[in-house]
Amino acid sequence: MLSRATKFPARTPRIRRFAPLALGLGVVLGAATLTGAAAAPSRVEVSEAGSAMTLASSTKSAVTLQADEYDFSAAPLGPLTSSYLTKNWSTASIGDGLSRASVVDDNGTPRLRISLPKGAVGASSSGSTWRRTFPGTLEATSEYWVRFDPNFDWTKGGKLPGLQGGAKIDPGGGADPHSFSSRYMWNDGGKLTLYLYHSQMEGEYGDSYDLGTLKKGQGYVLKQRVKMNTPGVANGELEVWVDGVRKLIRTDMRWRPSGYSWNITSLYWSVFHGGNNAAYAPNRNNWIDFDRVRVTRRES
Ligand SMILES: [Ca+2]
Repeated sequence: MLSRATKFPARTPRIRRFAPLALGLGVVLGAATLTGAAAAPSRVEVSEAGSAMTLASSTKSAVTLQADEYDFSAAPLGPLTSSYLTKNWSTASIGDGLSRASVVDDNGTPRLRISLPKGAVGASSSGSTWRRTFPGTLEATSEYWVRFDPNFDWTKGGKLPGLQGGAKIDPGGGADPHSFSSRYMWNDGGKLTLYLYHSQMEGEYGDSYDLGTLKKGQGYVLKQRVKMNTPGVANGELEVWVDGVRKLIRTDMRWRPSGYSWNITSLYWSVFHGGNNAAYAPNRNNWIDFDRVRVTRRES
């Protein structure tokens, strides 16, 4: 089981630097950022931007990274449509609240705006939920720009998207050997946490890791990297950055118990106020804007 120390890595002495392969990934992600939108990629999965590249890892074996980025420039202004999502996001599962997603013109920059209505709590009546699925991979990153309405009502909190793997999570169901999800939550006063469901968690709901405090009306880039473990071995990895500053690193994640071989399979697009009670209900209609949504994954 996780000790309290490993839940709060800032106080644990076991933090170490990137493994060489992880460092290689980071370098290549930088290159992909520069080339993804401008170059003619050899393999394009999405129409807005997408690229694949092959690099030599530290062991000289080829590692292919697939990088997909969504800046909403290919989406018509106005309500986000299921046809856009299906075409551009390879979305296998569109959940609640697509009608609360739209593309807005933010002084010439198209952005995705998710509406969170006054008094609404939970995915069925607040925000939007879908999954951007991809072929299972052992290592992936997700990244996006996010900005809360300048008059946002934080309430007790709500959810923000992150990576997911294995079977669909069962929120409130406790530790599950079949899956993980690594979403974020905003909390009272704008406190940001990683909200992590994994097979070693101790409680009924996901573990929380403090990532700092957000300000309304200000843009942030949230990025995470997940690397699967050898089944049964505590060698999986998890990193989180806010505006490029690393806030969390773990290299001891036992994502998959012995005998389980599932891997990372989606960006879980999960945005809503909640929780499930009135303490999470906003006192006004608010919104959250997103842009430059980026997913990378290793293909070998
Ligand atoms: Ca944009």
